[in-house]
Parts: sequence; structure tokens; C-alpha cells
Amino acid sequence: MKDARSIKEDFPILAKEVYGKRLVYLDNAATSQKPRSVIQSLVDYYEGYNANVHRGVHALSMEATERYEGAREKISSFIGSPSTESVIFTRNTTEGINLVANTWALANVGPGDEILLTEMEHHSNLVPWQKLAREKGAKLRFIPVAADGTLDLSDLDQLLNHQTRLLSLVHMSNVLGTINPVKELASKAHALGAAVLLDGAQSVPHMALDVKDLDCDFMAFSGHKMLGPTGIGVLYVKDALLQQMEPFLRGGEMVKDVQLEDASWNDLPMRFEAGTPNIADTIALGAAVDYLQELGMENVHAHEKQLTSYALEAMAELKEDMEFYGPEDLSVRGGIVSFYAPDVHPHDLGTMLDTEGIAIRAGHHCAIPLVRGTLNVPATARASFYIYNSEEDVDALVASLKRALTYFKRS
Ligand code: C6P
Repeated sequence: MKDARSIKEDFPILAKEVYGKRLVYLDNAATSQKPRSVIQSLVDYYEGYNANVHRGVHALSMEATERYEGAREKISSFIGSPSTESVIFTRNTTEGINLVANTWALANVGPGDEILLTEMEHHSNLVPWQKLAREKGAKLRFIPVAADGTLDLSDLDQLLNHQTRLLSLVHMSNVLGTINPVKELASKAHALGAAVLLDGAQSVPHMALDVKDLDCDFMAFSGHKMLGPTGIGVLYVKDALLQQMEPFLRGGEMVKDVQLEDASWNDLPMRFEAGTPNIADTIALGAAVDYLQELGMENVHAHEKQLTSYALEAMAELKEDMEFYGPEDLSVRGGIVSFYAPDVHPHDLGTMLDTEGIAIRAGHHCAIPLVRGTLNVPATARASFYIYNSEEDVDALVASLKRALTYFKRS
């Protein structure tokens, strides 16, 4: 893979200075930066072939349609989908999970059924299920998190049972960095007749994966965390389930024929893409996938693993003042390091680092039950890495953390 320094040159924003300091961007789990090729693809669309898709007979519309569907093909092959029909464009991970809750789950979850989640879910994979369970008289159950930041599977046989209709879990935690054993869990769930949804928001951007190999029924992810623009996401749905699902939103694009009192549905996947889609951002997500594929997802993951190992080693001397979260076993961990110093509120830490040009995230990371419940802290600070981060960035983070801790301990 190209080294981080030359990758950085492809990202205009990373040349920016913040308060006169070199920008060290370590908030990639919130959103990634965008390479020039992605930004250029947005300009190319609006300057060169801006038109609506699937309905025009003119040259611009045909070009827009070709490139929009071309992006679907790229994304489909990126995640190993057996067919482009299984790739539904959404706004983001959140919308993808809501789509499943409001279609497949609405029709397939009933009173007494169970939905199995984990204690490390992002709110996006918790709140939609709370509503569904309440409305359907179903029960939510949770796989606990062990002290080492991995899932505690000791009671799995009891938690995953014949009542389970759906196992919905995060592939990689946005707080702990834990990569969950989703393939093994999916196989157990399927043996009991349950469907499996993966929240791929943090895994798809950072590792090679194949939906056929993982054998998930649904997988939701967001373009903006994988070098693409905001406002475009993907929901993969296994063909057999897709065929049975009722549409989510209704209107133009998703119909085949309409009478005053009735309508029939368009072919897949358009049936799930009502209204004019987010054309420019979809095409730009295709450009983001090109960029990642050129680097190679195995290389992306290896780079982040190496950087995480370097960071954990460099931060070891801060252990007296800080608690660190997430598995020590780097074979089950991605490029996320969360920490909490009892002497300093994470927001103060984040603000102090910001004055030195270092962008991290502080808060509950939209995982309140995990952070405030399981970890039992008000918030954590979090550094998250991507392809353009280097050891130099980690050195800057550690030096700045040391200065901040010294300052707050004195004051
Ligand atoms: N996590 C973070 O800073 P959206 O907002 O729909 O693109 O992604 C939601 C989401 C779902 N699942 C996981 C595991 C996530 O990490 C996220 C987004 C960001 O950690 C924003 S809270």
C-alpha cells in the first residue's frame, strides 16, 4: 500500500492548519475525510451530466443512469454481493436499519418473539428495535460485554434460542474497536431459524469482507465513513428475503404501474428507492470504493492494526492516569482507542487537544448503554485511525495528551 504520507497528499483538507497547527485528524469513526477523486466526481456530475436517473431519454440522463448504476455494481462487488439487486441505496446506516425494522421485521416479528442485540450497540441499532418490540409485543435481549471488551458469549445458548427472530449486531464497535465473531454467530442464529443483521458502519470502511462468507441477511453501512460523501449509505439484503419484503417508502421510482386505487411495485432494488435518489453522492461513493480498492482492504486493515498497536504501546505510560477500553488482542480489534481520565472530563481533553490541531471525539459516541452502563463512565475520549494517519499523528496525540494531563492535574 502507498505510505500514509503520500496518501495524505490525495486529501486536500489534510494540508489545512488549525489554529496555526498541522491538522491531525483522528475522528475517522465519526466521518472520514475525502480524497480529491471523490470531490472531483461530484464536480464532474454537476458540471458535466447533471440529470435525473432511470426516466430520461436524453443523453445527460442516460449518462447519469449509467454512472449511478455503475456505482451500484462497484459497491456490490466491494462487499461480495451475489447481485446488484441486493444493494439498496439509503442515506446512511441508520436509515438502512430503520428500513429493515419497518419492512422485514414488521412482517416477521410477533408477540413473544425475541430480538437479540448486544450491549455494545450504537443507538442506530437499538432505538428502532425498542419501537418495534414495544409495538409487536416482542422482547429485546442483549449479549453482555466482558471486561476485556469482547462479547461475553457464555450464556449464548440461552440468549439465542427458538424464540429469536433476529440477531442484530455491530460488526465492529465504534467505542471499543472490538471486531465481533459475526460469522460464527450468524451460523448459530440461522441454525435456529433467526435472521441476521450486521451494522457494518465501522467494519465496511476498514476491512475486507464478503457478505456471502459472513452469511448475513442484512448489512447496513454509511458512505461518509469510507471516504464517500455524507447522505449516501447502503443496505445489503439477501435475495430470498428481499423478494418477500414490502416497500419502505412509497411514491415515484418504486412503482411499475399505478391506478387510482392501487399500484404495483418496480423491479428490485428500485422498489426500495422511492423518489429521486442521491445521484451525485452515490456516484462519488463509487469513486471512494475505487480509491479503497486500489489500496486493497487487506492493506487498509493491516495499516490500522499496526497503528493501533503503536498507539497502545505509546500510550501505555499514560495508564496511571487513564483507563483504556477495548480488547488487548489486536486480532479482534480495529483502529479505535477509547480512554477516560478521571481527573479530566473527556470534553475538556478534546477541547485542549483541539487547540493543538488534534481532532478526536469526546462523548458517549451514541452508545449510552455501553459507555454509561457497561463502562460506567460519563463519556470517553476516542481516537480513530484511517489510511492517511501515521505514527507521526499518534506521536502528536500522545505528546498532547501528556501536556493536557499535566495541566489538568496541576489545576
Ligand atoms: N457512529 C461515531 O462517531 P450514521 O450516522 O447513520 O452514518 O451511522 C450510525 C452508526 C451506526 N453504527 C455504528 C457502529 C456507528 O459507529 C455509527 C456512527 C459515529 O461513532 C457517529 S455517532
